[in-house]
Amino acid sequence: LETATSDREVEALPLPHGFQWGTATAAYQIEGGASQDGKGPSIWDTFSHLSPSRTNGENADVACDHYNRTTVDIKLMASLGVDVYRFSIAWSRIIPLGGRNDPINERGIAFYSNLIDELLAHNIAPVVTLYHWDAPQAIYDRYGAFLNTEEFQADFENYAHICFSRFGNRVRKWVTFNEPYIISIFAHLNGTLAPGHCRAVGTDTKTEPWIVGHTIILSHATVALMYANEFRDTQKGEISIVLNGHYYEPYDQASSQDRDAAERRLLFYIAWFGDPVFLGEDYPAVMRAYLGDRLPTFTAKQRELLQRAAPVNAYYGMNHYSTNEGKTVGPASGVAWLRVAPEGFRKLLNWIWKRYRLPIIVTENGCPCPGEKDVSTAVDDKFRQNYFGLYLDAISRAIYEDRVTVDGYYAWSLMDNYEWSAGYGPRFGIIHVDFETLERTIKNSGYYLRDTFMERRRLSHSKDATYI
Ligand code: PNW
Repeated sequence: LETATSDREVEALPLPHGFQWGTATAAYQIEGGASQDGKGPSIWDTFSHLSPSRTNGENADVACDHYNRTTVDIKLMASLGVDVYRFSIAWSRIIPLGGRNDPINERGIAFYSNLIDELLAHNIAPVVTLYHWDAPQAIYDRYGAFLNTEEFQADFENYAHICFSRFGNRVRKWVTFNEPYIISIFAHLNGTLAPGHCRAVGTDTKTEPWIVGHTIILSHATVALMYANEFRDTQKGEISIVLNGHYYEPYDQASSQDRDAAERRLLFYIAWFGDPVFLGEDYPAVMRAYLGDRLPTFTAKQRELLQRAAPVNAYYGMNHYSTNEGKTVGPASGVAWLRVAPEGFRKLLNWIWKRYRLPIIVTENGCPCPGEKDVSTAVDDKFRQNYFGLYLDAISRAIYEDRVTVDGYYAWSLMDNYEWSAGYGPRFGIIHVDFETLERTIKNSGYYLRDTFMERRRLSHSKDATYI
């Protein structure tokens, strides 16, 4: 850990005065309280218990026990000076059986209602994700969840309607889905995430991932439009979706084939969802060309829905961690898939801005350190501080040199948590959690973010300022 993250120095470049910083989490990863107060089981409860070989032998029955420690966690957050906290609601706490004809669980509603009130009491704005991977098990058992587009769309609309009605008077920013790409590919093709569909368990991996994507796009559009029609005027909030994506560098810049391959990868990764959601258009032509009728078709009615819903999206929610090419680039972090490559981040900010012209909010970014073992090294996390610094510099350059609009940055994650199929191995937190005692300790990267945001925002006062 004494070794440098990379050969590059953090420059601590300015950020706009009103730039918002925050932290992000997801319900299943931190809450625990797996069956507390009437919560129903989700596909993650089932997956982690029935397929422990696919979750490092671990589950999130307890996780960080955030469900019973919200007051402590909010105080820690407030001490770091965050503007925003992005968390997700567990659908199966609100409607334990998931469906539109199933009962509502008032105790689940009370939990999130209190959480929101406590955040606001500390001047922290809640950013609420409706779906971060934990579908109620009952809707999966009934109709395969995402695999039945119409049923899912109607049940998700009902769930979202309840959330807007009960919480929307205090929430200004909504996210419908976290990372549709991961839900489609990792959960319905590779099988590494719940419900774990893949060739090995005999599911139809040729068509399922694309049906799942189709369902998410249409469910997002339905809910965005419903929010705009029924709630936006009175509640004055914004809604959108969060898309993830690595940047892709051509292996050989001089090769037009490599350049096409890298661009194609971004289209399959990001424009798969981005074009229908933000532009109201069909899937990118290159996807149709490669996938043929494995890719579902939007009916005329669905196209109309997409077109009406597209302008409702108020921002582009961007989760970003790393860059790939034919070979991996940059120094290794604490997980194999993540390398430190801030220049790829800057290029992807430009790519997204050019294609969708929406203010970008970086809704997740962060990394685990290599070899994070005991508390002392884990809390003195120089590698992570450097990663944050370099990625924030990339945002400054995108804003001031490239004129991309970036309005906020949420570090992943508020605290160490259950990292899905990797269990409690990789630690992404800016707060350390001892998973035996559940004691929390703010890491140096947490203090670093507090200080660097204060400093960077002090340096400049408006987006139109320039530092060069
Ligand atoms: C995100 N990739 O997932 C999720 O939103 C979080 O819940 C998760 O804890 C975090 O990243 C860290 O893993 C991703 O390989 C995981 O490109 C991996 C990738 C992308 C997103």
